[in-house]
Amino acid sequence: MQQTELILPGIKTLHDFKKLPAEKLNKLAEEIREKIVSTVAGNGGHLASNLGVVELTIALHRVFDSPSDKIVWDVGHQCYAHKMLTGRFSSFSLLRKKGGLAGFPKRSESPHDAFNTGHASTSISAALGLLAAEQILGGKNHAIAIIGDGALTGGLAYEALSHAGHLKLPLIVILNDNKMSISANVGGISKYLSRLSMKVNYQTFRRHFDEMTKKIPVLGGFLFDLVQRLKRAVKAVFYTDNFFVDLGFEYVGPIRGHNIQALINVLEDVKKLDRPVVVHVMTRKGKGYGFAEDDPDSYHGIGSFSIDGGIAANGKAVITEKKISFTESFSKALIEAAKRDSRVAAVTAAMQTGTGLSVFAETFNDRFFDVGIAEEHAVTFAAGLAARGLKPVVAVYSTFMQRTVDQVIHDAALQKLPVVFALDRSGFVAADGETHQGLFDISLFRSAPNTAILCPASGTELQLMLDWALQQNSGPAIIRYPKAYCPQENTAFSAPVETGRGVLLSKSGGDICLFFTGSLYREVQEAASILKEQGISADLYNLRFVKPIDENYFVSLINEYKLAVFIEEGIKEGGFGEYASSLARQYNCKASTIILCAKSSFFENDQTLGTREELLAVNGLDGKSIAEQIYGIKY
Ligand SMILES: Cc1ncc(C[n+]2csc(CCOP(=O)(O)OP(=O)(O)O)c2C)c(N)n1
Repeated sequence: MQQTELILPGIKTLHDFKKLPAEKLNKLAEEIREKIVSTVAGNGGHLASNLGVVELTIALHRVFDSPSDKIVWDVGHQCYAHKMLTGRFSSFSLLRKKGGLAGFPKRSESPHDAFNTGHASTSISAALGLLAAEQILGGKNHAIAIIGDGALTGGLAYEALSHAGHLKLPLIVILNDNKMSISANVGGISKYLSRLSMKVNYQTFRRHFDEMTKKIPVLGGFLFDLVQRLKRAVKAVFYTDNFFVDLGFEYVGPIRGHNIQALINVLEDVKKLDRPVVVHVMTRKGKGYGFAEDDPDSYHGIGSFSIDGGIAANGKAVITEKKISFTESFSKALIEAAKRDSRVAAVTAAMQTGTGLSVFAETFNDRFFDVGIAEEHAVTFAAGLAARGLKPVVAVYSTFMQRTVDQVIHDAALQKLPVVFALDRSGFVAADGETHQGLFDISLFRSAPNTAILCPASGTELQLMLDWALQQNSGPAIIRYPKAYCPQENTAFSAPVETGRGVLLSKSGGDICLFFTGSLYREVQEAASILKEQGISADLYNLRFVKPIDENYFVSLINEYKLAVFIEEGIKEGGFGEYASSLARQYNCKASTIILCAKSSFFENDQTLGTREELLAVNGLDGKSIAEQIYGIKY
């Protein structure tokens, strides 16, 4: 049998797609799905969310004219079909690879990516800004925000909805409702959307009814007008509880999200509106790939997997190697702490699985809180728990913690409330690109008074630090660790935690000491052995604390060396190295100092993709680069 020709490789530009006959669109959707599955199976990436919006993406690009019309994808983890249709199919195989395509929209990658995204709940604000500018500049182009029901749990989305209702500009907000955040969506808004989606047949009925009444001879026009008037009255009944209408939006939906023609019809209609509108679209996360449909949580963001066997086929390798990640170490340590002390509670902002809280949630359900994608709320809520005597632990990725600076300072630190922050994915984050790097937390939070920052080098050390943090009563404590496997234990990691002090791992009598943040233990170890081969002995000092620092102790330690190298997995500005160098100057230490750290600027496109090892190397923080940088120094 002759194989039918593939459509997707022929789409070199958006124009090629626009010319495609309508009857080919369903086949195109199938091909896009296959390409998404095969690429993510090889490269890792966001699977379930992308599979859910294939038809919606096709409909959007049929109706609107990107890049003149601005399409803004919230979070941006569902932009794969969009990338393929806008001229990036041929480079799609390099998705998330060094030198390849980003997994999120990037303005520098294509004019069709109207706004960079990666963190949730920003799309409505950004699209509204784009539209307001368009109006001021006298243009007539559209702006469309596509936001998931999960991202709609974030407060920024409501600030934007409120403002859009006030401005009355014809902003189009597509609510992509699949009832899932990464895990099942939570909260009152989620329940509210479920109630709205019960009315899934109502819109279809309305459309048919309008058309039928118009067709009735003689009476039709009169009847249609009457019905329109009635409908306005009826609408009040149907929509009194519609939050979006009350805010000043038209509301269309809920619409089934996998019927391309139906989506096109609705989008053509809303395109003509002169006021803001919410189009509520129901989609299925993971659509078209059985494993992902059945378990969208596990197939949200994943590493490589077998197309036929799914992720289960990969899991075994990890178990036989007996590696344990920092996330798993945290998970175990927290459960032990919660067993000992009934005041220990855990808080997550929609990242239960990623931050390792699933077992905690099952075991201590009454002390577990998933607040939705609402990091600011998570912090202040936890501060409330602490103010009443509980011991809350907020587990959050470093990059998403960036939005909580004020809550940490104003609600936790200022009141000396003992909230513990378990900052996962601190430092370099593989493959997700520049929006997901955890390189700012030291700088952002070092300036907050009463706040401790600790960096474990191993699983044991993480557990000791968590126990230490839970005993504190004078302010927040941040424990930051990378997305990586823990190194082999070293007896020094089990030394009791002494506030403000680290641990010397080796004492050679040499002139150099490498003072490092825990996550770089492997790298400094390798650097030390390379230097040793060249006849240079360097001691290793595991800082443990970035803050507070026992300054007298630290200065006396620096004074034992001729060269102090401060090595941290974070940026220079406001970082530990800057502080330690100025301390050394202040105390007239004889030792020369240098700082090795992440490049301060957002690094170039292709340099944020790739593995953790590649990112370390690009930033001069792999063992070999560290040794090379020290080798040439005169002190
Ligand atoms: C501020 C922030 N917190 C957490 C995340 C991690 N995250 C990525 S996608 C996602 C769920 C988004 O759910 P939804 O908006 O419904 O989109 P879906 O994946 O269901 O398509 C979360 C929590 C993020 N990107 N940004």
